[in-house]
Amino acid sequence: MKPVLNFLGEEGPETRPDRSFFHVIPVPMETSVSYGPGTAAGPGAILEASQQLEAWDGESVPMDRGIHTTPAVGCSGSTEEILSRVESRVSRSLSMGAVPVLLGGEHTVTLGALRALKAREDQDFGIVQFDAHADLRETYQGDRFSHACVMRRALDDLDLPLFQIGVRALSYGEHELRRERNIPGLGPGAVHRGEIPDPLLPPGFPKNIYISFDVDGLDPSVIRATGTPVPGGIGWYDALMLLEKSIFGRQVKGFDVVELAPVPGDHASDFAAARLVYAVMGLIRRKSRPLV
Ligand SMILES: [Mn+2]
Repeated sequence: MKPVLNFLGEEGPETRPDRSFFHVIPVPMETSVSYGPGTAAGPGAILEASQQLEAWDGESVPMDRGIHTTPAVGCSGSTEEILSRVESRVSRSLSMGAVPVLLGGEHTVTLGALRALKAREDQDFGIVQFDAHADLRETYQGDRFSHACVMRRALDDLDLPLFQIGVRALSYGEHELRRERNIPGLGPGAVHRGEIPDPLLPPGFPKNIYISFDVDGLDPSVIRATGTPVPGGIGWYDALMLLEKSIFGRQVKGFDVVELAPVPGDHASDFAAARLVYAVMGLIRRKSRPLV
């Protein structure tokens, strides 16, 4: 196995875990792929592409309070075994006061982070999900822990509020579930037409959030290297605007960028994913409520 690169390379002012604001946790999990394969290589490709990022993001230096990159989480064994490893890693980062940043891997990895937060946090938190898919199926291909079920597990097993952005491919059952349970969200058509509610998140949505960013929520013109690309996604600047509206005045307890499935020759997708990770870090540093 290749040694894990630090996110952004060695030029950061601080990479020690106990002094770093962000902990980047690579999770090369790929067990429930339903269409195109390759998500196991996602975290490595993001770390590699991050070496090309500028520390200055145009507005700030998001790395100014440190980014520590942990070794990759072992992804052999059963889904439950992998998820419990993710949970304990995330829990360790939270106990050090850091913001965990998961690099997927398939979308199922999110569940490990959500379990860690749920176990540790005494305050409510909600999930802001960027995704082409609702991921609300009870089971998919016989698997309750498929990437197509991750947000159903968050709803039913962890009882977490959810806001969905960019969803444009879902089953009739998922459509019905969203209606029955009143799951709020913003479709990509509304974003395209500029119909952005203000505030974006509904009144009463928790002040603490976890952001789960499936890269297929973006349009394939931004990131094409993903297992299940769907046309008509969110553009780059709209994604940044929606992230900012989600983060402003809230506290981000953690986030993930998942489902990058690198394709040889398409380094534009890898770089866009790395840049997305760093953009979210910048928005957290500039726009979120300070940690108390
Ligand atoms: Mn997803």
